[in-house]
Amino acid sequence: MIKSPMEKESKKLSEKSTLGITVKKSEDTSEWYTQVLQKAELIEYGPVSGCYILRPAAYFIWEQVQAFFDPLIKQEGVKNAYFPLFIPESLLNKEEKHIAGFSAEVAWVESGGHSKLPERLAVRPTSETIMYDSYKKWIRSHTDLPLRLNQWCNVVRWEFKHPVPLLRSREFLWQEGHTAFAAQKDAIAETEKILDLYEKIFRDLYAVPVLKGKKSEAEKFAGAEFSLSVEAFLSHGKAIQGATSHHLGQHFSKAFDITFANEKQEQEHVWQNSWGITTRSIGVMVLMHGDDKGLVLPPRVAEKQVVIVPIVFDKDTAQKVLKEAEKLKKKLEKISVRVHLDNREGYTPGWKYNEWELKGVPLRMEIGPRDLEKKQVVIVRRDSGEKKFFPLSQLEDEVPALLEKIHHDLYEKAEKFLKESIVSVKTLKEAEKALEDKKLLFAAWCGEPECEDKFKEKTTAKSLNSPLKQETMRNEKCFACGGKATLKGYFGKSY
Ligand code: 87F
Repeated sequence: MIKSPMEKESKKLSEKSTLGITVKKSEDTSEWYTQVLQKAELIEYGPVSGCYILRPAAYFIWEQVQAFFDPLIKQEGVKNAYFPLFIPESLLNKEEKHIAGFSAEVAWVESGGHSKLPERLAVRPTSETIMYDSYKKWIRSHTDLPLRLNQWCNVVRWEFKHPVPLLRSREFLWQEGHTAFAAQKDAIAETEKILDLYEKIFRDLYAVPVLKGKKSEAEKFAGAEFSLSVEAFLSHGKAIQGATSHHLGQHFSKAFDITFANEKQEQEHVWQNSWGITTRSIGVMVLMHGDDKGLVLPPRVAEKQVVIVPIVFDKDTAQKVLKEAEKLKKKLEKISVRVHLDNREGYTPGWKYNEWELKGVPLRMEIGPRDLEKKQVVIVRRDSGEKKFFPLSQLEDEVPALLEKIHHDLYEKAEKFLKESIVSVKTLKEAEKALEDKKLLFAAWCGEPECEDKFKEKTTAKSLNSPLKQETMRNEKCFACGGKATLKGYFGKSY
């Protein structure tokens, strides 16, 4: 059989690239994950281990997070600023507790050009120290408070564990908010407010349900009074921290001597918070929604929400179909739908379908000569594979509604999975069994770091967080050590 030039070309292309994902998500999640990131063109590997290139498709997602979160914090009175990348060693070491556990992860600059520096400079791993060095100068009186600054930047943490793009990289992007208050209760109220905003990013942008709560003593940030987090739970039985909001108490204000004159003109130390969300959140979304065909993007972060694939057989109809496809594209763009028209020649429709499925585009629209006659298009959902005809005249209503529906269906599916994964356990034995079954544990426990240490050693799982609202404990026993339980919390294997 003689093949048309079009068919030959597409065969060549599909042979050239091992285009599709070659492993099942459920069989080898980590291989699946790295293939998806590269084949969907989110991530490229760079020359330095643990440092990755965010390609436009990934950076677009980060821009959506910025566009969503930035106005929300500004509404709260937070302003953006930018502090230097380099932090003198003496400054970084000023609050000893916070750096102790992390010093092995700091990257240093030791020389400039050919001359050795008199003092080593840390490449920003987090900005508490350099920011609070200025806060000390800027805060004098209660009228200078609250001081609330945020910065969008990169940070470097020289991890020695096996690096994973987005999830555990040596350089990543984040926002870090740093606030100072006159009254502790106002600072504490803010930590919860910010946690709600992080939940909102995961729910309303990424369609990812999270567990909100307080970290254990062992898992909190060492420089904090307490740490709050949002945690997601992934299909292969691993939890992952999505963002954190810390109440720093007066730990840093005492170390950095940040004081203010209260209304009675007495000097007091400020109460502080810091909070952050990183590009790791993109990796969480990829792992949450992706399937064996590749990426599945929630519509609100998708750079291309709709891809139009014209089906053309011959030159005559091609013109007509393409013209209609162009019209359709413009019509949808007018109502702010992000549309891509794939009018590349030399690729079969089937080849294009595979590519856009791999890249996670939420909706595919097929339009051919017969559809033109019937004034309709075929729309296929990436998440469910559902295929339906829609009249051309209704697309301005149907497409936005479908995109919304996909967002909510993705969220619901993930929420159902989360709920079904939570198992209440009463004993260590039950806990071990549930972990084997890739479940997430909910249990009454004592909250003691020693108990958590032992549990961690035995099971390689750890505490994730505990709901902020706790029921009163009535003689309940710690599931892990049998001691007196003081709270209920979530436990699981975690990234
Ligand atoms: C690594 C090296 C040096 C985490 C580090 O979570 C210091 C640190 O302080 C370090 N890794 N941390 C904790 C960061 C705390 C806090 N900072 C602001 C956040 C959110 C944003």
